[in-house]
Amino acid sequence: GGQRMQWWREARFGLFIHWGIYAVPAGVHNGRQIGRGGEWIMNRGKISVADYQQYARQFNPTAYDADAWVKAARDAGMKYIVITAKHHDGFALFKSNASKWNIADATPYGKDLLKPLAAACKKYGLKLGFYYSHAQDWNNPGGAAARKATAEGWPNPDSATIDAYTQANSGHWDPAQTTASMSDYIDRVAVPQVKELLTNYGEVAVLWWDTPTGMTAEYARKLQAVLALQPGIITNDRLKRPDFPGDYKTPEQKIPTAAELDGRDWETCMTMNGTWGYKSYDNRWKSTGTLIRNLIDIASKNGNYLLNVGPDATGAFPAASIAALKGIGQWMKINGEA
Ligand code: JFZ
Repeated sequence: GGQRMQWWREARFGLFIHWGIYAVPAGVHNGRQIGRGGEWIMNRGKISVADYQQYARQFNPTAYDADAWVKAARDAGMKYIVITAKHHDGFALFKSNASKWNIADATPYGKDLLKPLAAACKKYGLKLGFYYSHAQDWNNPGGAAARKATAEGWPNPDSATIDAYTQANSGHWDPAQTTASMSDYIDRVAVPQVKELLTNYGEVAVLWWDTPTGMTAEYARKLQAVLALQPGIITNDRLKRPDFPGDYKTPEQKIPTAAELDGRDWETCMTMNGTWGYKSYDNRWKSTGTLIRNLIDIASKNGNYLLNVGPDATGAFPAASIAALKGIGQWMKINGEA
């Protein structure tokens, strides 16, 4: 689809947003800092389903201003947004009839977060895409859990026991995760939720699959079939490798060298600091100069740059991210690109 890919090939620059319940603990559970990405805290901290769901009671992002988010992206020269409609913790940022583990039913905020974003994207002329963790889901029973997960580096006195359990149970750490089969999860949660996402928000430009743990060709075919609801939709290569290549490759956190390119479309996703989901104590911010140089490098090789912001639990972008977007926007203006 040359026509279908045209806007994407010209876009060059997009905003990735990792937002969810993990913004509440913000990298700290029971007073301990948990390693790696903030969005993996439930897994890395081996937090039980019941304990993790308690965090939803504190997720009340009253400062969320979708209009301001999209305007900040537009002013930075970005042409599209991809937001975590559901990450591996299974929490839906949208009202869902397929699972109560969603923003409308499980939080005091009580209403859909994606509708205002869709409206703002329409207003400012940005394309909207959804990241959807189709395979891994640590809260909806039957969802997969990546086996690499261990409680290492987390000085929980129970970590050895939990790790043994995890090893014996395909990466899961709580029996509540395995009360359904993955096949049931695909039919009752993943497929219906992707249908909801592709029906209730107007034009959806991108479906960004992630981590195909446990995927079979049958599950992939079922999910792929739902895409017919949005004839113009573009997808990445993470539905199931290698037989579902999607429309573009997704090198992560790195920019390919010219020699590594093979003619396929590609998009590098990258965080501004060291985490995708918000962590209160991650200060490893890349300089605005580095972000601009990355964008130039990527654009010069015909790729797209999907740059991530991890909003906090109130709905605010970190101040450093706002400053970086402003700085990039200034450069864009001077160079006639925005
Ligand atoms: C995945 C997620 O696990 C992570 O939380 C984040 O959402 C990121 C954008 O995607 O992490 C990955 C996925 C793929 C690779 C590495 C990390 N990969 O292909 O090397």
